Amino acid sequence: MKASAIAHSNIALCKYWGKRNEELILPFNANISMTLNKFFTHTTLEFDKKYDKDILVINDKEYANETKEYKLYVGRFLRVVRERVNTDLYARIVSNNNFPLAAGLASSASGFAALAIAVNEIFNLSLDKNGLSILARQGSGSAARSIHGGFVEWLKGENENGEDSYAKQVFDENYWPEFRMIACITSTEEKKYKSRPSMQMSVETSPYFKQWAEGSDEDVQKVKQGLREKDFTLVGTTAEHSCMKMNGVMWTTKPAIIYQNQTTIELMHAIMQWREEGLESYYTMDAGPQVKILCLEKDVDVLVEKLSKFDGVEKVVVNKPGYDAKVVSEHLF
Ligand code: 2P0
Repeated sequence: MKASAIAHSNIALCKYWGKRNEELILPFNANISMTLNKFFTHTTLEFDKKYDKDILVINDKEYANETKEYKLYVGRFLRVVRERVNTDLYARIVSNNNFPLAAGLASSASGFAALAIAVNEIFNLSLDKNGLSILARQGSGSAARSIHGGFVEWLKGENENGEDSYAKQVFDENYWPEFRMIACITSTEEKKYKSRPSMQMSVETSPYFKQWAEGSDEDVQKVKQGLREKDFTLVGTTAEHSCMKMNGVMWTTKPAIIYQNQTTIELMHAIMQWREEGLESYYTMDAGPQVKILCLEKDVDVLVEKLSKFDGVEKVVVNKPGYDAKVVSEHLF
């Protein structure tokens, strides 16, 4: 009753922000992401009668059952799993991320995708990719996308039961080998506002939420067209605009949700300035102060040189499109 899996994190080109069903984790709007080759989670999951409660260890730190990490996220997911496979066994989860936890680098995406893969293996569920994505989605929305490598669209679906809300691969990791996403770490502190309650506050209080949700589907179509035609400008401008529209909603939530720090803002200015000077790159941010920069391989060296000496940037990691989540034989305990 033990299995291990690896899943890569992903960064949205068109963002997900807001649920139409909180219980099943169903989004208001479609969204599309790129899976990252450098950031991943390795997880081992075991169900056994020797456990008298669930045990959760992430990056060598144990999270008790009273913590919000357990209650709001992992414990909730394990309840979904127990109901589905009809067991009352407790589980031990040991999970390692090779990147900072909860700092807006999609640790819940890779974490719950890896868990879904391990659950499928342990209980012989024989889920196909859609089924795996639906299971991962019930852990964390963005995890639906981390089942796949390459460029991935999460279909918002129409049905109330969520059976048509899963992610599918649009293009695999080999389709556009020159495409890059440079992650600039500007802080490794845990974020102040967790995505889950924050996006719900946006749904309830931002006067722009409705427009945000309605405009997103068109953005997804534009990014897909840009990918299909390998039109970097179309992908980049659409992604940057989607990020800013999401931030418009975040900033107009009551109380305001502001993830940027000073370095984040200075990087945004710099990227726009460099673009005016002919260096074509675009920024995107998520629920944290890190900046991810979309660019093509030909500009990576120049950008990395500039970013490495940028005040406030702690680390620069160049990502290519990454891989499908998968079962691995190496167990962490
Ligand atoms: C995204 N984010 O599309 C957006 C952009 C953050 C900003 O998905 O409540 O951890 O678990 O479904 O997936 C982060 O939210 O939220 C996220 P839940 P999740 O990547």
